[in-house]
Formats: sequence, structure tokens, C-alpha cells
Amino acid sequence: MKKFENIESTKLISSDQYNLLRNSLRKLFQNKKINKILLINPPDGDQDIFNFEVAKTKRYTNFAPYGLGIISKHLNFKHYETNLLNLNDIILKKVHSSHNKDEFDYKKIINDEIKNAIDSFKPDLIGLTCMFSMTHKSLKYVSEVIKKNSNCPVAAGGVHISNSICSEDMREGFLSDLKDIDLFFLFEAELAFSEFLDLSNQNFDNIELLKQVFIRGEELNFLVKERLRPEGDTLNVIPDHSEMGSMSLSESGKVGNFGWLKEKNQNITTILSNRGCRAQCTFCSVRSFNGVKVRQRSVQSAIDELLYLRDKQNISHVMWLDDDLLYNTKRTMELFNEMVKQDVGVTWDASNGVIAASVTDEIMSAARDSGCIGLVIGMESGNPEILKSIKKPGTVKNFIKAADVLKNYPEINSRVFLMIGFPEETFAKVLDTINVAREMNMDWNYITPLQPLPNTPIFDKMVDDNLAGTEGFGDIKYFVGGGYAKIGSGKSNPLQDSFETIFKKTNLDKIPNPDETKIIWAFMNYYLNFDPLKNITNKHKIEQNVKWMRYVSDIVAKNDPIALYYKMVLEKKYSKSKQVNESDMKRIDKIFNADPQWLEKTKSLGLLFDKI
Ligand code: B12
Ligand code: SF4
Repeated sequence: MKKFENIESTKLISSDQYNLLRNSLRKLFQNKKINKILLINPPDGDQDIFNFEVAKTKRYTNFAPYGLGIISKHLNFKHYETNLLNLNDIILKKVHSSHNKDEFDYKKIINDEIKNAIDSFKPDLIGLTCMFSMTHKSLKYVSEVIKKNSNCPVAAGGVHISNSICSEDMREGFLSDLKDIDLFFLFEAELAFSEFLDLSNQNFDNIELLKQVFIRGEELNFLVKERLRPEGDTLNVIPDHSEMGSMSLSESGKVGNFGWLKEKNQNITTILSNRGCRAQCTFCSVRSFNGVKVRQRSVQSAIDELLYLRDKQNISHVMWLDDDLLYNTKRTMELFNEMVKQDVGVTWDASNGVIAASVTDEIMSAARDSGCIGLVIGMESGNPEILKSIKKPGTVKNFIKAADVLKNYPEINSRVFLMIGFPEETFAKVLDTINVAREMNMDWNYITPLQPLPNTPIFDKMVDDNLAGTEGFGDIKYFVGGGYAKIGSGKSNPLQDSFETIFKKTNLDKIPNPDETKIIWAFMNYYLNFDPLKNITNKHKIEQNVKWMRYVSDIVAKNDPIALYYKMVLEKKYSKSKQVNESDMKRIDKIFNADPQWLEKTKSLGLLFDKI
């Protein structure tokens, strides 16, 4: 790869470098005026991981491309013309309008949509977004199709772009894999990008203002790290939700973790209030991406966006995108109280996780009154040593206290994020997590094996210790979260393994290997999530969990008798009927006939269908 210059600021470079950089940019832009910018959101998953049947069940994520929406608005302020092509939404909508798989051609849809958008809009520059490493291959494909159809410069931005360019271990492989992208914007780039376009329209006469960008140069590549962070009023921008397609996203995919709580045909989208997080967990890239300190948007501008979503976009539920929604008690109370005062009437969830120490009675009471129906606490581990080593903001005491507070708000479906598989985590330490989670007794536990992600301290350390490789980042498929997950895909369900004795037959001071981690996952999923469902008595909890189990059993894991068993148990409690549903009994016979191993498994767990 070409040598590259890592420069803090263009103000600090030599005149030779300055000229090299300017000439490279002039060559790329050919003195052409930039006015029209086509912004593209690639599908979350490429063709190889896209599964038509899963898409039909609406389990794939279909989030508003909020970052592109914000960028678009900033460009419009400066009179640039923009057009937003949401390929993720388009591909999911095409699945729903196709009668069968043969009618659906993933690549043709992408090729045609990109070609049509370029032919009709005639952009001067194309901007791509990419948030997840999992989307890398999809981004690559989209960039190749663009280059076949257009000669204009192509820029990309988003968390995955930023993290890969900033990671010394990843950068080279990343850049040689994405040859059709000319410019890479780092961090939150609405200001840096619009400044860049202004500079290009002045033929780069003056490049002192270049910020947070990687440029493929003729002789040298340049990485300018200096940031132009959005602060104050710049944060109070309401993106154009009709451009992002907010009104119909949840018709064809999943928006957040709590959509199953809402009635069908209600529109859900996302909204952003705070940027950044007060913490710096070692497995998370938020600190390096957003920088230190939490920046907050004005309460009124967030309320205005909610009212616009309700009145003009027919939205009845939103998911906050924030990393640290409850940061600053005074501001949080003001936001929730104003939502009540201004009669917003839109329900909300915090799928992304909140910090346990902020879950107080005062906050949760205001949260419930303002429409909160679901939230997740970020806990990860119940072992104090692990919590310290991953720099998690919270102690076991905090987590248990937060869970106690949430017991007073049964209307809110309250969940927790747990992680397993930290490099120094023994069986005994995992047991600590299990015991704390049991004590907390939350509505559901999201259990995720550690996935070291680029540009995080844990990733860098694991690479140094030879515990993680730097190749294959394009192959990352997350273990849970979203329909691209491996669990519940039907083929090999770890719940079928004999997980019950995993902690009994092992030396607890040993660190589990990857196969054992999978079995631990099954143990935790069963004993923390399914098993406690039979003891629920609170009416809100029964109602929520009937809906949840219907979603899990009827949509996510149709051939899993464990989910079906608990759905039947809860439905019986809910309807107070003595009978179980006939069609469910037929379903279970079918599952056992197809796979007799399941009959043994459910029997060994004491799940007796004829005794429900
Ligand atoms: C909201 C969120 C979610 C939401 C939904 C995300 C969505 N698709 O909208 C939920 C809760 C579902 C979620 C789930 C997960 N998430 Co998440 N999530 C976030 C979070 C907190 C905020 C993202 C966001 O919307 N920010 C606000 C918008 C405005 O910012 P933006 O899109 O980044 O856009 C800005 C810039 O990137 C840039 N930009 C973007 N595009 C472009 C394009 C151009 C041309 C330019 C110039 C600039 C530019 O400018 C924009 C404006 O400032 C980030 C952390 C973070 N702070 O980024 C993690 C983050 C993205 N998530 C992460 C992870 C790991 C996950 C999960 C895998 C967790 C799990 N194990 O289940 C799942 C996977 C979901 C899936 N697809 O299967 C990681 C991703 C790391 C990676 N390399 O892949 C992050 C970075 C957090 C972390 N742990 O480090 N997540
Ligand atoms: S609390 Fe959440 S968002 Fe904040 S650093 Fe930790 S994992 Fe990242």
C-alpha cells in the first residue's frame, strides 16, 4: 500500500505535503462544481448472509439511516441538493412484494436501484454510510456497482469506516478491500463533510479547513485527524424523516428491540438526543468515535422532532439512539417532564442500554409517565474483577439496586445486557454473572459472547496477545441482535446440547473454550430467560411475556419446543383458560416427529406438554 501521512492538522504540514494533498484532491474533483449529493444506505447484510425467508418474517433490522438524514439536512442548509437512497429498506420491501424466492434477485435490485438513482438524479458526488462491521461486504458491493455506473467521487462515513481507518491493525486491509471509495470521513462528520464540499467548490485553493478525513492521494495517502465536533446549536437539527422513509420502516423490518410490544401496523422509528457516553468500556468504540463528554441537544428540539414524527409521519413509537440517554439527571427529568407537559403521546424504548447508576425512582417514574415501555440496562458481568477490567460504569450493588427500582415499574419491560467470553473470564466468574442476573430477575437477559470490534481497547489488547486476528472483519456476523444472528437460525440450536451440567463437571478456575462458551450461552439462556417465565404472577409481566413468547415462538424460533412450551404456559395464565391451544399441540407433535432428540431434551428439562 502507498505510504500515508498521519497528520493532526493541515495547518501543520510542510508546503510539499500541502501541494501533494491539494493536487490529489484537484485531480479527483477535476475542478467540477459539486451541487448534487446522492447519499446511499447499503443493505445491512450482503447477498451471502441475506436470507429471503428470514426477511419475510420481518426480523431483519430496518433502521432509519439517521446519520445520512442529519448530513443531508446540514447540506441543505448550505443549499446543496441531496437525495437519499435507502437500499436496506428497498431490499426488504422487495422481499415483501415478491411472492416467492425465485422472483427475488438481490443483486439485480441493488444494481437497478443504483443505476436508476444515478441516471435520474445525476449526482456530482456519492456518499455512503456504514455503521456495522457486519455491513462491510454489502458496502463493498454497493461501491463497486456505483463505480460501474458513475465517474463521480465516492465518499464514505460511519462508525465502521472510522474505526477501521483509525485502527492501525485494520487500516491497510480495509483500504485495499474498498478500492472504489475515494474519501473516508471519520467520526461525526456533518460539519467536516459540508466544509469539505465548500472547499472543493473553491478548487481546494485553501485546504486549511480539511478535517477528519482520509484521502487516497496520488503519491501519498493523507489522514487528517483534527475534528470539527458538532456542539451546541448544531446538534438541534431535525432530519427529514420522509427522506429516510421513517413512516413505513417497521412494515418490512425490525426497528429496535421492543416492536413486539406494539400492535401491528404501528409505525416505529428512531430519534437521537445525546451524543457520546460518560463511560469508556474497553469493548466499545463510542469513546474514540464520539470523543469525551456527552453533548446534549436542546430539550425543545427533541420534543419538536417527536411532535413532527407524531403529526407528520404517523409514528407512534420511537427508539432512542443515544449511548447514554439518562446522562445528567436534571436534563433527563426536563426531557421526560416536557414530553408529558407537551402531550407528546408517543411511546419509547431505550434498546441501546442505559447506565444502571442513573436508574433511580425519580427518573423511572418520569420515564414511565413520558411513555417508556422498554429499556435495557448495560451490565455485562456480575464479577467485580471483570467489571473493573472492562471499565464498566457500575458495580454489582448498582445493578441490583437498579433492578429493585424497576420492580416498581412493571409497565416497563426491563432487560439487561450480559456478555461472556472475556479473555480472563473463568467459569467461576461467569457463575457470578449468572447469580447476580438471577437476583436481579429482569424480564429478559441478552447474552452475547464477546465480539472484539476494531478500534476498541479490548480488540487491540487481544491482537497483541494473539487472541484475536485482524483479518476477516468483513465476515463478522453478530451472535445476537438482528436477524443476521446465528442463534435461532434453525440448524444447530445450542439449546439442544446438554448444557444443564456444564458448571458441574468442570474445574471452575478454567477459562471456557469457544465450544464451552456456546454451551454456557445455552445454560444462561435457559435458566435466566425461559425457566423463570413459569413463576410470573404480575399481570403486566404476564401480558408482556405472552407477547414476547408469541414473537419468539411464532416468528423467531418456530421449531424450538422450549419457546413453544413457555408460550403455551403463559397463554394459559393470560387467558385463565384450562385448555391449551389445539394447534400448538399439533405443532409440538410435528416438531418431535421431525426431530425426536427434542422430545428427549424437553423431557430431561421437565417440560411436559400434556401437563401444561
Ligand atoms: C443506536 C445504535 C444501535 C441500535 C440501532 C442502530 C441503527 N442501525 O440505527 C441498536 C440498539 C439496534 C444497535 C444494535 C447493535 N449494535 Co449498535 N450502536 C448504536 C449507537 C449507540 C448509535 C448509532 C447512531 O445511530 N448514532 C447516531 C447517528 C447520527 O450517527 P451515525 O450513523 O454514526 O452518523 C454520523 C457519522 O457516523 C458520520 N457518517 C455516517 N455516515 C456517513 C456518510 C458520509 C458520506 C459521511 C461524510 C459521514 C457519515 O456522520 C454522521 C453524523 O454525525 C452506536 C454507537 C455510536 N455512538 O455510534 C452503536 C454501535 C454502532 N453498535 C455496535 C454494536 C456492536 C451493535 C450490536 C452488534 C450489539 C449486539 N451485540 O447486539 C447490535 C447489532 C445490530 C444489528 N444490525 O444486528 C457497535 C458497532 C461496532 C462495529 N464495528 O460493528 C457500536 C459502534 C457501539 C460499540 N459497541 O462500539 N445499535
Ligand atoms: S456504557 Fe455503553 S455506550 Fe458507554 S462506553 Fe460502555 S458500552 Fe459504550
